[in-house]
Amino acid sequence: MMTDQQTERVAAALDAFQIELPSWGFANTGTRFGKFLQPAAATSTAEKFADAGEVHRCTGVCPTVALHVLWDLPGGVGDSAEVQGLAAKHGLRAGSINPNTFQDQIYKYGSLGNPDASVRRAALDHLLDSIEIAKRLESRDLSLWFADGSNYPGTQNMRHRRRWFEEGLRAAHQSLTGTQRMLVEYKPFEPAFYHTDIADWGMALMLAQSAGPRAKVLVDTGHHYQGQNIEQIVAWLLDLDMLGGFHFNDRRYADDDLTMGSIDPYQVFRIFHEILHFEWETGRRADIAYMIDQSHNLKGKIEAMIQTVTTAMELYAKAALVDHEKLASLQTRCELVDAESCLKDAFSTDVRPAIVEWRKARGLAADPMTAFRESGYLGRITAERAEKNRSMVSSYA
Ligand code: RM4
Ligand code: MN
Ligand code: MN
Repeated sequence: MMTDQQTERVAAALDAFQIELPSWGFANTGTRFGKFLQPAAATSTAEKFADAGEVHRCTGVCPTVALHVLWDLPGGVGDSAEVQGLAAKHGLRAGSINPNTFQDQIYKYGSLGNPDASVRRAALDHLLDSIEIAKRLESRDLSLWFADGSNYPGTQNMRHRRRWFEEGLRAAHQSLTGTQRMLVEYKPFEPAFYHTDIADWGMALMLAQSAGPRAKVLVDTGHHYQGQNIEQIVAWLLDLDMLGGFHFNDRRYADDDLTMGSIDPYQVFRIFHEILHFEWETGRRADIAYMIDQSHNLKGKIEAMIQTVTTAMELYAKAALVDHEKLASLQTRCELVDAESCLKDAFSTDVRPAIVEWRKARGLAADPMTAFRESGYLGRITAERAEKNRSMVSSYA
């Protein structure tokens, strides 16, 4: 049983916790071998917002939706007003804006890192359009992930490409206005398998630092080699004031995009712990965008999202229970067994009853999944969308 003081700590932590939903998490997605189509999957931006609104209604902590420019605003800047309206209709706001410099045919050999200056220019123009979209949607973060790289040794000049990235990101940074930020994401491989231009956090950090003061690093938990200590990267970026946000998902092998905390919940807890311990120690709130980036192609789209948000809340609440004062003193004295137990005690605490209390006090459903299942929403959208989804293409080649 938790003490009253612990219950209060959980409530205070959750009051300050929000996590962003990815629009693409509601649409049919798959692997590179094909898509398994779901009859209830969202088939339009309007349907993605409707589904996100349902997740927010059931959980109460997801007021923003990350948008992929090409998929959600295919008409570019001109679609902004309509998207703004869709968000408002469902009690939501546009979240991070994700440019797409990887799907167009011109990007076959890269975007900002392409040896062809006209392609680099096209990629930069798309980034500038995306910044304009973000401005109109009053969205703060431009979230950048590049597929750039090469597949075969010797085929590209990695130094030149690095410089082109530096130039492009600097130019994009100059167009940021107000409180806008630029988040630089890294990924070790895929779709390029020999080299990726922004392969790890060090490269992302250096590019962000050279781009300008409002560029920060984005950590996608799936974008690391096996066994890498992600919470150490988090600790370093926090200490350098360079941690901008997360893309949460889980994985077993590579960028599997499984639902958050499904394979290793302790890792997510350790990440949250580093952040909350930093906040306790410095008395400063870490300005971090928590975002979900999953491609759950087998689980029901909305249920998987509710499960993810619930998991995130539980792990964040557990991390809030760490006795920071005690831990700090154990660390100083190198009391290894007790220090580790101090973490584990928090991780082992069943925070679910406290979260139910928190939800009730805020007029939310005690159990988001049950609330969703009883709402009849899934039945309604299945009837509306099944036909459209049946006619989608699912093959790989
Ligand atoms: C990438 C990366 C990006 C996401 C794309 C679709 O692997 O995680 O954040 O936008 O996938
Ligand atoms: Mn990502
Ligand atoms: Mn990814």
